[in-house]
Amino acid sequence: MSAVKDEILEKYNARVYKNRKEHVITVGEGNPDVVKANTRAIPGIITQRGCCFAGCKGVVLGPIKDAVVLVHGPIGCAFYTWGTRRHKAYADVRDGERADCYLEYCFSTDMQESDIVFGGEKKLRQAITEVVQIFNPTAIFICSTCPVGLIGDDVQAIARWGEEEFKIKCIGFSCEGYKGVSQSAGHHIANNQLIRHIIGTGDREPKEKYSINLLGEYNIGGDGWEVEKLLKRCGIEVVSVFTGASSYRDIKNAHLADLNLVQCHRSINYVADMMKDKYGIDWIKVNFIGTNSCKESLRAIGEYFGDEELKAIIEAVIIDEMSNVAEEILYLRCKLKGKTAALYVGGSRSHHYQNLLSEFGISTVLAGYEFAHRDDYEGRKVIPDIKPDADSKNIESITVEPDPKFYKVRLTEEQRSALFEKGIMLNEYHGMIKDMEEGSVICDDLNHFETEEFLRILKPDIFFSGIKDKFVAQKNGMLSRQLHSYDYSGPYAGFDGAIRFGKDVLLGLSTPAWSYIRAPWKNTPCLEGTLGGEE
Ligand code: CFM
Repeated sequence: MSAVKDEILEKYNARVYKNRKEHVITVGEGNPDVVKANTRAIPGIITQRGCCFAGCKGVVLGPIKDAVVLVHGPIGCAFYTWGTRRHKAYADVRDGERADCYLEYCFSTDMQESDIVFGGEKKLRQAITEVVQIFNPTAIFICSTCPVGLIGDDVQAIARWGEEEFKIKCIGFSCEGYKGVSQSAGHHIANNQLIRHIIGTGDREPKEKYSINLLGEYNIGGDGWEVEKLLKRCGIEVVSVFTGASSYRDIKNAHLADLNLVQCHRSINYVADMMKDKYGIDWIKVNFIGTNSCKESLRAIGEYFGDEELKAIIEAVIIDEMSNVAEEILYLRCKLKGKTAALYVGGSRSHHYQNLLSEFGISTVLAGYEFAHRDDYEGRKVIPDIKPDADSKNIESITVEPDPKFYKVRLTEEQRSALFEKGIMLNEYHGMIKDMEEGSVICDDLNHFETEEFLRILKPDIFFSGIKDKFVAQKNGMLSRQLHSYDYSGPYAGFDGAIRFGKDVLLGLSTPAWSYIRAPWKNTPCLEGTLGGEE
């Protein structure tokens, strides 16, 4: 397989080759397996990454339904709302609180050239005033775009002004698009402000004996609702979700939960870590994609709480859920066994979906992340070895102290080691490499050229990716399904979701359409050019 890597990378000029070769590995060949990650994409290369603003405003804050997310910048940036990421939510009323959901609105200061020249602070104040007059929300989140940082508008000061003036929560997120090397920087900035300004400010005590927060679940296609349903069936209370279909009024109570479950660690591990330090709340890495992963995750929760009654309920729920899906899994496995897949998604799905694919007998030949860090590939143990660079140092990393009122030691040392013996990892995750077969390829920040080349050589039956590259694959006669949006299908999480996913894959692969397709560039000659532009 390393021949494949060489065949693709050798087309680069020396400088690009030197950079890219460290981002691509063939599993089992390099010893130790190290993947260079979270570094700048090469200028001119067509990367799939997004920006810091997308990670903060779109990914982490976007699904919080009862806060107005106000984009301070040109209107183009504000386009990135619920329609571009399928995080779903409805307004709801709980405990007599008001129903408010602003997800389907787009709030922006719509900066013009004159605002860039003379400053946009006045316009931002005006926008906040209008938002309060028209909607009177509980919270306003102001998100900065690139020009705001460049001209120096003081978004933080205006947030403080808004809070004073209108007596509502007003938080500034300095998440200018150019910060960091990808949307990952925006996740971190959002995490910092959540812990600073929201978590810990509520007083709604959980009602059930066991309660959790579900971290890194964004309710894409309704996934979060599936997981919540499952947990509720087990009698576990979901205090808050970060941040799918979630609300400011829930998140402020997160510190009162017993345990944090972390689905997408890439986007939210900072909150998990800071809540551990500040409130003593442990976290467990979970995965609710695939029935085996669901079982494992539910059982880990049972073991954490160590309650025989809870464990029995969890087993009963698992038996019941499996009785509904077991036969279909067998059928789908018969049909799909032996197929191969390539996955290229943001920062955790390329790993999570491999478990589900293997349930259907589909093996993964190539997996990549857009913006992962080394720990997403190699596991958290590598974190102390990651050398900070100028880009990562640019992103604020905050340390928190134990909260005098709410810090609680949850487990004794004996209980911790008993969990360890049972293979339950606390505050820990292993990376994707460990779960991949020898000879498969891992590629960080896969670009368009490499994507097309890998697909041409490896010929997987299906390519799971996103809107930016799916049509190139499909025009070449290869099925491609979006793992960011599920192509309007889903939910894929939970037991039922696994079946829905399997059926979608089978339907896609069974259509005869692929054999009729001939990519347009195979009939008409294409432009010729060279890569790199050095010569
Ligand atoms: Fe986490 Fe996500 Fe992902 Fe992500 Fe994303 Fe997403 Fe994603 Mo698109 S938070 S890292 S920044 S699981 S929007 S819900 S699908 S790239 S793999």
